Amino acid sequence: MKRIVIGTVVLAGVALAAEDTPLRPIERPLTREQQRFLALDTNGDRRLSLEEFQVDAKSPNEFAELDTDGDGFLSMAEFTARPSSD
Ligand SMILES: [Ca+2]
Ligand SMILES: [Ca+2]
Repeated sequence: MKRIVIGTVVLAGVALAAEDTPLRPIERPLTREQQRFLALDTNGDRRLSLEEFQVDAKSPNEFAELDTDGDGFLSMAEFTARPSSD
């Protein structure tokens, strides 16, 4: 009986390990917006200042709209959250 229980536990562990595989983060190619973000981030701090943002001929108003947490910088999430109408 004890052996059966151990066997079940081992099988459960194997099943969990197998299930875990597809859940691992897969490195995906960057989206166009993410590439744009990285290109604009000239000092490489992974956020866009207004100055960096305006290199792409964007207006300060647009910057303010995208800066949803109001910290004066655009994170990649903020930058890529905008409607992709253009
Ligand atoms: Ca930057
Ligand atoms: Ca922000």
